[in-house]
Amino acid sequence: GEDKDEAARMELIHRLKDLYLRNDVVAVQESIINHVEYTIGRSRYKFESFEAYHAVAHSVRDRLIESWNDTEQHFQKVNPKRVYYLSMEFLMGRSLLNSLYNLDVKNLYGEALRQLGYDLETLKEEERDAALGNGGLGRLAACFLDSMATLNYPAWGYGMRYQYGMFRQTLENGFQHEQPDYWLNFSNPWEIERVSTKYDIKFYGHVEQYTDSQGRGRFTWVPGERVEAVAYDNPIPGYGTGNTINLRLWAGKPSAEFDLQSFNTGDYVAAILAKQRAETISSVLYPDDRTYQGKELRLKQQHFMVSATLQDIVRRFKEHETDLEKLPEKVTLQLNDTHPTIGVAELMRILMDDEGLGWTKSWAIVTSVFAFTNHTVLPEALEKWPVSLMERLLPRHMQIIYQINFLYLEDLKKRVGDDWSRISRMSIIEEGDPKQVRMAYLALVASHTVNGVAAIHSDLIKTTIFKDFHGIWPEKFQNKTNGVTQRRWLAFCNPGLRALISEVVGSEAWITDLTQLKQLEKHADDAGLQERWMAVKHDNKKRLAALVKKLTGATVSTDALFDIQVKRIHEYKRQLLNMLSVIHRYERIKKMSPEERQHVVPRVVIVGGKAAPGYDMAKRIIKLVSAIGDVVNGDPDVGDLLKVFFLPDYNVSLAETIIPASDLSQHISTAGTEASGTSNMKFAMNGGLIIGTLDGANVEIAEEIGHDNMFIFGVEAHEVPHLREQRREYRPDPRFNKVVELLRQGRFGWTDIFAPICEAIDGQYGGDYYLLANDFASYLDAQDRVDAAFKDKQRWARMSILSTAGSGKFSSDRTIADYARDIWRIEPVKIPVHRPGVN
Ligand code: B1H
Repeated sequence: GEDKDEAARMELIHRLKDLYLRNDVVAVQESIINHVEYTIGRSRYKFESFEAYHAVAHSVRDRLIESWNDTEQHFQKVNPKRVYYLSMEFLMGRSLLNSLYNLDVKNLYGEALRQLGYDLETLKEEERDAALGNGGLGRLAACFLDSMATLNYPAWGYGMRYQYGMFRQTLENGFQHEQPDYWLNFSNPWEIERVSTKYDIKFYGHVEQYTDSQGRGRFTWVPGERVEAVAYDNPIPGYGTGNTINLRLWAGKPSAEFDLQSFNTGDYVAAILAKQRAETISSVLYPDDRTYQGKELRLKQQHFMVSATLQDIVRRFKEHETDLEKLPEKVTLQLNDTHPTIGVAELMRILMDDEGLGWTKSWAIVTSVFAFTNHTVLPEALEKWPVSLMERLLPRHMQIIYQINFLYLEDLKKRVGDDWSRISRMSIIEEGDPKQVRMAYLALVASHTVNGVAAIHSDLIKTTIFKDFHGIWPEKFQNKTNGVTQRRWLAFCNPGLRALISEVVGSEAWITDLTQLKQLEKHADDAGLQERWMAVKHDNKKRLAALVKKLTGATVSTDALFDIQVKRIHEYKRQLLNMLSVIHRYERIKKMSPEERQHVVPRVVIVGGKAAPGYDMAKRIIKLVSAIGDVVNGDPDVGDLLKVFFLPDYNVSLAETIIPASDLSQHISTAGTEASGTSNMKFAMNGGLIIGTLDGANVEIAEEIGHDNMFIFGVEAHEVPHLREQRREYRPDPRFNKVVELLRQGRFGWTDIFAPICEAIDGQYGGDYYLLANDFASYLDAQDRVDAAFKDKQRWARMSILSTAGSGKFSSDRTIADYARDIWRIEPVKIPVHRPGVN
């Protein structure tokens, strides 16, 4: 009878709905109107842009759910080896346009809305950015998801559903202020809450030992606090494929398993309130990009994320298999920096304490599933957690880490003998006050592979921070040069250039095979193309000029050279070097005769980026940009020849307008400090020229597009250690001393604010760690080459076309295919059924 009932049930459902949502204008309009009325609860006859956006988003969400379900159903059937990308950050930005394009319904929705009296371009601005990341590391994770979906890999992202993302930056009197980013205020249509996918996460307490039924000694962790992790799924559609993968984010909820003890003590209300604290665990993203703070809540977040994730992965594995030793055949885990590294100990705990495996088997499994990506060589960013904190918060994990370290050091002794200084240098535990756990070393010991994010960076980690490890396990080390998705960062954000490129290369194939851009090369000297190419750029500059007007109130000339530096504010990125050269340029213009001024290339200098709230020097640098702008922009001697702006609240959505509009962008970190950089790739793709040092991915960009088509300057990474030692003796270029002196003497006011800046770059007294003085002259020289090139419109256009032509390597599709082949060893699984209209 049961089979018959089931057949009848299926038959009924099939009669109710046997088709995908239809791809015609009327169906889309019906869907939107229904969501206005039944989801948003407004009258279908009267709704504003904001409600229209939400209704459209819900309508698109319906389609995402269809393809998400199809994809998961197929993955369940095939049961392939899957990759899980573990990251504390996913900097997704907006979803509406990306989803419409990837589902191939952008024009359909545009037309449906037009007939209803709404403009998609206007509606899309209603969406809040999902800013669940600090910068490049988080945005890389987002680009990777897009590529994994597009290339049909069986992949999931796992992370945190922060209630407050990256803070909103405002400028008051030129100083940064941080405002909370409560992005979930009006509900988030891009997520699906999975109320029944939840796990118990433990903290604090103690470890007990017992003997199990087979007489083996076992450990169990008796927690002092439990929190529930609830899953929120964010569908990630691929482009030109039916596959839609998943980004699963965890939110903290009070544990359902009520701790009766506290409820019986009489204070019922206090007990409820105490439970509510569970939600704080996923409440806020730490905005301290590259400075490790050692905050207890941060370690709690890390454990919370990986514990829920690993429980979820083991559960899914066990739906198909019983033998956990086969886990590495079905699962590969990528650690996005050390932030999820406590997962190494958590998986050991799950395998031994929950699943009853012994140490040796568990360790064999753990060391076959983890791989680790390093994103920085800056020592202040290397995560270390006090042993005392870890013992208190995660007592069982601390035991396991001690045991991992003991066995690892035993093995090390066999290899290096009694080289005690090397052994103590390489220990996972750093002896000292306080005693600390070195998370990068734990990740290295437990991972089968470690990779850097650009060729120069992957070489550097072998000779600097991980030198000792490279000496012993050279085969663990790989390079995977970063990439960005050309869908969001070229095709969708720059429709003008998309059309022109496609016309010239004869197809849109480059949208899924970026190497096709190479074909532009042979047209770089075509005067007709050059003119149309620069016309597209000019259009994009107009859009940016409108944004500058909106954000700062200023009008800028779109004939000026747009010179842009947008990225987190950090001393190593040298926004200061940029500002010193701006001061130099300003002084030079001031001294010119009216005749001479005729020959100056007008520039609009734009700087944007957030400073970590506790990073004093970075905040002073923001003030400096504003202060220079205040003087320069109001100076009638200078007029349109130089304008300087700090654009507040740089984020993914702003970047989508800024990047297509740049003539020149700056990537000028001290050689050897920027692991890769990814905006450099985006600017180059969009035909923006680069002024930069031979650092990070700049090195490979120069190889691809040609050194002659970039403005390269400065000392090289191999010279830096020596120059750094010699900086007390270094005699800077007189122009350097001059501009610092002007700053010190109050040429731009605020002497008390800028004094510490001047001190920090004074090598005589041991400052200038990032070698601004050493690079200043060659930077000014490179800037002069920029001006000369810009004056020759054809030459500039040629360089711009060649920048795009040479950026084929920097697609995250290439990066992901390389990870899949060399590290994850996984194959694509394309779903066989597609909705009509999708290939
Ligand atoms: C990068 C970080 C980072 N490197 C700690 N390191 C963080 C470190 O919140 N934290 O604790 C957050 C971020 N981010 C960047 O990664 C590199 O500086 C870039 O050069 C690189 O392009 C990017 C992606 O690989």
